[in-house]
Amino acid sequence: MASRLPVAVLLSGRGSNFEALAAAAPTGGYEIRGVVSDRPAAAGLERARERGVAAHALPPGHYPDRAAHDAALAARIDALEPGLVVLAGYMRILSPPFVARYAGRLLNIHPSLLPKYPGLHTHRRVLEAGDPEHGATVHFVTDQLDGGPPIAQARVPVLAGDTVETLSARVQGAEHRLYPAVVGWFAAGRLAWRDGCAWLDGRVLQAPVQLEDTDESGGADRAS
Ligand code: NHR
Ligand code: GAR
Repeated sequence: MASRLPVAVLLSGRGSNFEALAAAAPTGGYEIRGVVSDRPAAAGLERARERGVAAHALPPGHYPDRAAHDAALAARIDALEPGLVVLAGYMRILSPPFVARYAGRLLNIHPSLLPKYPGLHTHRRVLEAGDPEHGATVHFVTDQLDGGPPIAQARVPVLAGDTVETLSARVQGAEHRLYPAVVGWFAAGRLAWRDGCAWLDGRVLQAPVQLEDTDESGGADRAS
């Protein structure tokens, strides 16, 4: 079998997306080489260690500025020799040299149907706007915050009586199906970033692929 794509994960929080990615790795053609966090207390670090994945914290306060922190982050990531770097709930904006270093092999999952609601507090903003649906988008990271070429989306309904908690839980369920699918495409060589666009199977993506829920338990998702 061809060798597995080495992946580095950056996270700041719970790490449920890390968990979903790690669970799907054996069938996805990739392998999570390490997890790096800006927050020593991130639960995702402990989840990684429980799975035997190397986990490191680099608190920004230990560095004079964002550039120095990002440089340390890059050194730590480079030591993992990843073919792909994924942001999985990483909550700090990355500086242009960091983004340039990993251009075309840096993905983010954002909790909204981009281009709607870039930035923070997306669930609250969706509820305040009264939108009938919400979801998550995986995109290539560029210097434009949440503005890099979108690759794929998963949609969920907004239900009567939803709160930030119930809605974010529904979106996260969708994220856990979406992110492993997209990382699997990249590992299979189907997904690329060229000329500022996302390409899937040799074609420019004019719009993000919509991941359909064929199976609430996961597993049986397919791209439309
Ligand atoms: N970096 C770049 N260059 N481009 C993107 O598209 C990025 C990125 C870093 C992270 C994730 C993103 C999201 O999916 C992401 C995308 C953090 C902030 C933010 O404002 C915004 C968007 C995202 C992540 N962070 C504050 C900061 O000053 C700190 C907020 C906090 O610590 O709570 O970095 O939503
Ligand atoms: C995810 O919902 C992800 O979309 C979001 O943080 C959550 C992380 O959950 N990302 C952002 O808000 C980026 N600003 P997790 O730690 O359980 O994977």
